[in-house]
Amino acid sequence: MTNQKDIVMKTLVALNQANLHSLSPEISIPTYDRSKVSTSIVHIGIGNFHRSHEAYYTNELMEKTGILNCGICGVGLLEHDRKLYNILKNQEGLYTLVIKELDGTLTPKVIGSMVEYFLAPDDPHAVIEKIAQPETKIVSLTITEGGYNINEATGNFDFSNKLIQHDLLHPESPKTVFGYLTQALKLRKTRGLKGCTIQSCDNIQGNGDVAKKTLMAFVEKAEPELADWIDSHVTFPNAMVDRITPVTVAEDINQLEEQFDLADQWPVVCEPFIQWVIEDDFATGRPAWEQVGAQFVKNVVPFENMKLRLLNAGHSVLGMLGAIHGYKTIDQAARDEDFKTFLRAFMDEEATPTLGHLGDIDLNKYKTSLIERFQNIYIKDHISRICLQSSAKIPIFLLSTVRDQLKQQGKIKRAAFVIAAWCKYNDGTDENGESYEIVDVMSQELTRAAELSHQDPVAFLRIKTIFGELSEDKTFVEVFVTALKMLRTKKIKECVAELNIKLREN
Ligand code: CS2
Repeated sequence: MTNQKDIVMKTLVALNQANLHSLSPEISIPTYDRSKVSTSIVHIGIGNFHRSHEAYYTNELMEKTGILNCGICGVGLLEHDRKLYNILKNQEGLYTLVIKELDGTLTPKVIGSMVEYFLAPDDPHAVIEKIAQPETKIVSLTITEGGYNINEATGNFDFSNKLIQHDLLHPESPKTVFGYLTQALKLRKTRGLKGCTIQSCDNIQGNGDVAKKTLMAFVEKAEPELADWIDSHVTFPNAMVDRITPVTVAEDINQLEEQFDLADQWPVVCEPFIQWVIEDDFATGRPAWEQVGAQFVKNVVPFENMKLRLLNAGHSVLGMLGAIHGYKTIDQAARDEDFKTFLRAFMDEEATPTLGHLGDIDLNKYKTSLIERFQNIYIKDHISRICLQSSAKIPIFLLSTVRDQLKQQGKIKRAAFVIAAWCKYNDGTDENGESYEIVDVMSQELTRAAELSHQDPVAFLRIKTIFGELSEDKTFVEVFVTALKMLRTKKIKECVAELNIKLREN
């Protein structure tokens, strides 16, 4: 029981600039003078991942070099970002990154690299102006896989999206990243300014290329005369980004209060592992992130493939199987022997053959370390986070592997089983009868297709915007249908255990 005396004696320190030196000495604080930081990066999408990754690297860099011209201006694009925006404003851009070591030790570090913040819906013009400032050299993005607005069936930009239509009609008050970038780049051009770099930090194959392709599609419609200028003044480097960063829960806030007497309204927790591999293609210079561990390479494709098809796909495997079984976190699913065996075999036999030449990367070591990372019991990465917006993730993480394996007549049974599990997942209830919410822009279509698939198993694959031509691939359809039938008649653990034996034999 909590002692009344303890409650009275505990004084929490609120996180803000003035209090930095009153924090417990176990918490590291920025060693540079934040009042001297100037911004050259505008980041759109200020969620947890940006705060555990790019903002962290940038904080490390400023601490190491004392060069302070690479501060970040964070932009919340959506009304949904208001809560975080208000908290950041209150805390003067400061937040605690709590690195959870593999043995459970917490390493809290206050990050100071974000020194300005905007909530776009409050003042769209201010955001456009900020991006158009001569000092802004990089606009980085974490807008999620779905944020690039691609129709998977056609591979093209989706102009039917209502927000895109709004941005075409009301260029001065955009709602999407495409509208903002177009207006800001137009101002840069009109003012005779230099270009800038648009740097995607999302989990998408060729994320820079995709950012360029989608922005150009929008520009061609909205401001066709701007296209050539962008082509010659703006670069879009591809990058692989990595750090498992779960959703912040009340317990994380409480833990900081209890263990460190720190009141932070929205800390970020993450694993110790971090990686950023970037193509060195920056229009007007960049921070020397290599000084703090980022890798600059000519060709990032092998790194992206490896990460998306092993880590992210691995998450989807554990997420879908785990959700159906009733597990709540990834570590629970990753510690389940049946699921673990299944995952490793999926990685070795289905994903690895599609990865091509990976230079001197030790793939075995990478896969083993992934499984260890997934098993980190302190991270508590919720399966609900992994499964949300699967309609945008599965095509990138899993269907790409299926397509490549089909081309080379490789194995696809485990991937197809996970896709069938995704169909079952959309029933909305786990095997214990507990229901969960399907958080997905396509939730209605997914739920409906899952319902129909009880009578007609192929119904799920007919969602063209997800499966495209795969719904007509005989081999894939057959394997999927067999898997779905199995899933509808047996418990998931039974199916997985059976497949682990059956598939090992051939
Ligand atoms: C996850 C990623 O969203 C997902 O499904 O796989 O967020 C993953 O945790 C990160 O890419 C890790 O770098």
